[in-house]
Amino acid sequence: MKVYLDGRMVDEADAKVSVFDHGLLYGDGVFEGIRLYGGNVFRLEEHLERFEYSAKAILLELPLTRAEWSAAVCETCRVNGLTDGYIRLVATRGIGDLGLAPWLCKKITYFCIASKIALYPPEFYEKGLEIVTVPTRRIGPASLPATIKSLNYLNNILAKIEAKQAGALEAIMLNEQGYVAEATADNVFIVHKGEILTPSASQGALKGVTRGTIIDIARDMKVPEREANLTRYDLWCADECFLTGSGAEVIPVVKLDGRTIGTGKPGPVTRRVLAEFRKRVLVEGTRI
Ligand code: PXG
Repeated sequence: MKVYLDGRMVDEADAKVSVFDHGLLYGDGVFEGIRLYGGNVFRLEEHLERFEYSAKAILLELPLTRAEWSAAVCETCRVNGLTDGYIRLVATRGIGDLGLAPWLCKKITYFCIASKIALYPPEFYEKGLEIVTVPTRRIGPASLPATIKSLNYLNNILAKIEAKQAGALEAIMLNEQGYVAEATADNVFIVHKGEILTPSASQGALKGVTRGTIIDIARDMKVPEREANLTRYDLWCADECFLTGSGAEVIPVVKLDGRTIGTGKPGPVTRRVLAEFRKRVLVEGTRI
């Protein structure tokens, strides 16, 4: 495998960063997780825009232009002979002293990996996930806005561990006010009385690219959709529930905290949305 690192294509074995990199020492950096489907980088422009916004929010000046990032992503896919896969784009503050001071980091470290991903076993796309709400909360917007896709994933990782300890593959995370924010690496949607509902970014949701696609699909299908403050009760009593993310795609949820959601099987709206999503991933984006 070849990895694009600091402007050069290098062998996987040579794709190394320093132990003094602040991305490693402090989680000081930003990233994107992007999918490649049949030679199409799904909604690459949207991912690059979010990457730029994340970098801006942490005062990190990206070393490449939008067109250069795009070219680097496509080239990394091509040299690895991939037509389907997962792309990880990362920019860190770079090498610095021991001590937080980001201004002592002189050069940003940046890389692109193109590989494979499988977040959930395939059978769960058919039968749906049984998940739990966990104690670890999404970090509040005054501390670290959830819209920044930063290298700080520890609270999500703790939530993932808590889910596993409870025998579940995924977790619902609440915000500090007790409203549903999202899952550990996915956005959450419910379907209730014919409407598609999802928490807003201000409730602690990342503005997911997949989430945006689902909202577009709902509008095109003329299914009413809106952002809403959701409690656990709203999820327990929903007709349908599903999670969305670049890794997870669209995955049904059939049980939360021991309560069966709807009929206990992936619902008709979820199935329609998933079918439409699978069509769009092949055409919306950038050919490599
Ligand atoms: N919330 C969080 C906290 C995420 O990390 C999403 C929502 C969904 O956003 P997108 O834009 O992907 O629809 C994410 C995305 C991984 C991995 O390596 C993580 C994500 C995406 C792809 C892979 O675990 N997180």
